[in-house]
Amino acid sequence: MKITFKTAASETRKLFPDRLYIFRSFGSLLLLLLFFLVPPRLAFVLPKCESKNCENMSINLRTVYAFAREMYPKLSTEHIQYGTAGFRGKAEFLDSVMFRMGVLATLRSRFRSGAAIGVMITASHNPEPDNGVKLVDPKGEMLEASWESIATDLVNVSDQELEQQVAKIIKDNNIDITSSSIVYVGMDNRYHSPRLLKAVADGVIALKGNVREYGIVTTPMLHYFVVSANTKEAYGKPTEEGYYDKLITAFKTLRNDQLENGNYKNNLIFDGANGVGARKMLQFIKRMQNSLQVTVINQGIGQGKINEDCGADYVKVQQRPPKSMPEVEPYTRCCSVDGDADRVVYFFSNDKGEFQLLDGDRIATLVAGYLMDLVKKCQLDLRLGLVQTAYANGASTDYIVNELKVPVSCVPTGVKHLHHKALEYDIGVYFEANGHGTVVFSDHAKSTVAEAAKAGDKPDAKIFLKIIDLINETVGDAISDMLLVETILNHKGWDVKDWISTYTDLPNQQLKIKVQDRNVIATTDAERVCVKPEGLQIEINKAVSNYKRGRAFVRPSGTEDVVRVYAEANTKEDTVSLAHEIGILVQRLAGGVGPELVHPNNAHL
Ligand code: NG1
Ligand code: ZN
Repeated sequence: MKITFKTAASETRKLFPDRLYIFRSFGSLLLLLLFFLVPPRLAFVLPKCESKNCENMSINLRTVYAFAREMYPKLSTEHIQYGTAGFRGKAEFLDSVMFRMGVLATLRSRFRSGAAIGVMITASHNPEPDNGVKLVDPKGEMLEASWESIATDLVNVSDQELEQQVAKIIKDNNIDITSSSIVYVGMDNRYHSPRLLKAVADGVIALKGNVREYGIVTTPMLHYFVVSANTKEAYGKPTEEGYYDKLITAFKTLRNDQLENGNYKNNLIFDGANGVGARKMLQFIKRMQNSLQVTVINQGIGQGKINEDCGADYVKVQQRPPKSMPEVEPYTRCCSVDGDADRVVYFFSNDKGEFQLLDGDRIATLVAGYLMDLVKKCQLDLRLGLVQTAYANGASTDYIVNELKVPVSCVPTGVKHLHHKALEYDIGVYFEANGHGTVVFSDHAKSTVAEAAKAGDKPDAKIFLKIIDLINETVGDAISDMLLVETILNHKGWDVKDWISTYTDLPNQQLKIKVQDRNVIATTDAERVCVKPEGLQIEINKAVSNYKRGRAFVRPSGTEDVVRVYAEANTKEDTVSLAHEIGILVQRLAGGVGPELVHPNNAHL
């Protein structure tokens, strides 16, 4: 079997010309030598390989241990868990996790008959010192749930137990260790990402796997590469250029020569969160030839730190514009993406200078309404459904049910839950309120639309077909979603005023509460009801009942060491009070640490 180890993309090199990288490559070579010299302890030798894709070889699992001990020793004994979006934490403790995820991705690829598996190194919306890793399955979905616990066990064993644990995974899953494999790796632009990417690549090499490094890419780009490769390029070319080409071709066709229409103006402010999204947006701009005029702020050049006072999470949670906003006319369309560009939210200031947010719920309703119209205009018999989480604003759910008349379901937080549910429809629109989401189309939906477009008598079917091309179905994609929103607004002739007037959001607030152990909180009913600690839900119900249109829930975060509180009510004042009451309840009943929460109205006392 060939061992290919491509160096990181030149972009990465330019940015991170670090000697450590070269030193580590040299270290890998030494370990590869060791690979062939150490006496086998747990060696898997298959004398005859049945598969066409493999050659006779032996894999010596001692190498995995040798690499781990010499280059990626486990520095922390704290138990970590594969959460909502993989493993996250302080970057300095993640080297061993990354190495082991390289090992696991190779095993997963072999388990899935050599299909490409993705490994994305990012901590998304988290602050700069954090990093993280998540695996992408062959169809672009998040890692299958049953392998999440395999991943958790693998990263938590000691270095000494590692060899045995890998052998166990191979045995339990009946993996043909000699078969071919390919792992695609990408990273965001945090300064520690190249070091961690090297660790993933070494994990792959330790099992004689193949690795393809994409350098700095957005999370959705990596998902796109994986799906493109596994569909033998039916989805697109698995290259950066292939990705730009697919989206830009669809976008330009949909825009045609009509760059402005009605109230829609052809310019947009794009907050890149000082992350990879900014840099990829600049690439889009170069290739779009002004079909959309974009000004990119928080480009990640100079002092700006990733997600610091900017980006989709900041804008959504703080409900204020990001730093570095230029002076703009009221009602100028602005959007913010997060650190790895898989979320997007829109915002603007009205003529009173008030901040107005158009979040994931707004995008979901805009998209669902538009697609529903296309289905009707083309007279297609396709079922469209919308998937939300408990964080969806109550007013958006009312609008979906009463105005759009689209079936809506609520699932637990995390795109994998939404994605899974959306697959039940011919056209499944899913968005988290934070702007993370996309649309998935069944094969039946795609062929129905394609046939209608071929028939020639329905111009809207041609538009529909291009809309499908514009959407990155593999996962939420901030840039693809943004191009979709721009297309819809343009087609409708809408500005942000038209868009926001579809319904009125209920005031809402999120709080983060520090507790001793966030896992003392357990929830049910798509996280809307808290079942542990006992008594907390009863108290929440009591508090909520005092507020008109009040709703609140609590859940442990999967990406940060906090309990999240969500509250909404009829007025801003009520929302703030309700969130505060619930926050106090969590502190009292779920082991809060630190000083008691102060009501914002008393903060000056
Ligand atoms: P946690 O930390 O589990 O709440 C956050 C987001 C999720 C999802 C993941 C992955 C909120 C309230 N939660 O999860 O929706 O996007 O990060 O990035 O926004
Ligand atoms: Zn993200």
